[in-house]
Amino acid sequence: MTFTIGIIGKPSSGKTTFLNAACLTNAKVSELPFTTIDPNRGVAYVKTKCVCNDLNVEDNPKNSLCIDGFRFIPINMLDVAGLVPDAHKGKGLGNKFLNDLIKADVLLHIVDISGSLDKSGNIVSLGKTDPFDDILFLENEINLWFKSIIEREDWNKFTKVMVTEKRKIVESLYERLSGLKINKTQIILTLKNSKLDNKNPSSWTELDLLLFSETLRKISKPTLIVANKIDKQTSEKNLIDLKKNYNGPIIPCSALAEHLLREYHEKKIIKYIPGSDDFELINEQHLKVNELEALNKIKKKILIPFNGTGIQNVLNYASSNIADQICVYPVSDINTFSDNKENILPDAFLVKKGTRLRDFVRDKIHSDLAENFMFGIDAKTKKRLGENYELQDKDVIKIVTSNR
Ligand SMILES: Nc1nc2c(ncn2[C@@H]2O[C@H](COP(=O)(O)OP(=O)(O)OP(=O)(O)O)[C@@H](O)[C@H]2O)c(=O)[nH]1
Ligand SMILES: [Mg+2]
Repeated sequence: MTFTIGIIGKPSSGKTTFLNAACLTNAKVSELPFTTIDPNRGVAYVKTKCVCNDLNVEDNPKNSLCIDGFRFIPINMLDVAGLVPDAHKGKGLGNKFLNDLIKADVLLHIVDISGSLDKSGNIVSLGKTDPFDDILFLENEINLWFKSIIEREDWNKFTKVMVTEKRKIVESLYERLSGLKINKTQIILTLKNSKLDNKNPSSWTELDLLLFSETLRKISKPTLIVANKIDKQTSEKNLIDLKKNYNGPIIPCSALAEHLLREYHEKKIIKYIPGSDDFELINEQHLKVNELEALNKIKKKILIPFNGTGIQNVLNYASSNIADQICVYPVSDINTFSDNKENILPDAFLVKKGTRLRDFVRDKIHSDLAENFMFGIDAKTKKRLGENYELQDKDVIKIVTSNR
């Protein structure tokens, strides 16, 4: 299954602009709250250092791109409607639309770091609101969304018939939450971290259920805070203040600036590699004076001080640091690093750190291959790898099956 990032936040914080910038899509954006009603989808790319330079080969990728020695691996992105306080009671568009995010591996919370929107996403004077409040209310709403999925209408009935044996409790909860992309290890960890592993769910209080929901949310849908609209006047100071209050990673970005740069790159007016802190003018004559000024301003006010627009940083950080993804390259020939059509380093896959070789073969390569799977070979060292081998970042691997 392709790695998926979900985008959440209050109305008008810039969720769709972020998606458009990351995926070069054209979903509707406006300063009016609740512009997005139905979810927008797109394909973005995580940028990693490609192994082509280490192996000294010129690659021709098939499922991904290689630009200047960087491998760009496709991921899915999903942008949903804005969330307001008390959405779980039906305020705004409610929170049912969050069900679209059930399959997400990681969430990005897009915050308007300039603090210029009220709780419903209406524009107020610059810097009037505190971005930290956005984090608090949104976390609460997501916790309550999780609780509603766990509790549903029949929690009492469900727990009454539950067998008290610990293993059976985990099984029952796992079955109940099967749609949430949650595994048994995560359920066991949630019970342990919320200190509920010795308490039968039939005697959980309302607070226990809330604690379980919050802990499960943190474990199964880890969230990265994205400080968007960093280009605005009040943003830098707000970012410093937010870092004092919020004890987790926050990445500044300007979705608007990134979108502009990628558009000019598409039109071949500039050369811009997503994630870099500069661009090169290649067809300056097609720019009007004010467009050139805008580009220079982006360079001076965003690219130089923030080391880029932040969009690619967000995607990379969410993938490697929040969701622990590493990159693996399957090949057919361990000497040329190619597939059976002579494409060198054709595919690059993101997999979770800790993934075993047999699970990689089953989930990412082909479930049919898993049946005939015998062993793997590390193409760099030519060493044989057993089915329990734990994949490492930048592994180049041949899968050997009984019918070769
Ligand atoms: N200055 C600045 N404006 C931005 C940035 N990102 C988005 N905006 C503006 O913020 C407004 C709202 O953007 P949207 O992308 O529609 O916001 P949204 O979060 O998808 O809004 P809803 O779909 O209504 O929830 C638009 O006017 C965007 O141009 C940014 O990085 N900088
Ligand atoms: Mg939107």
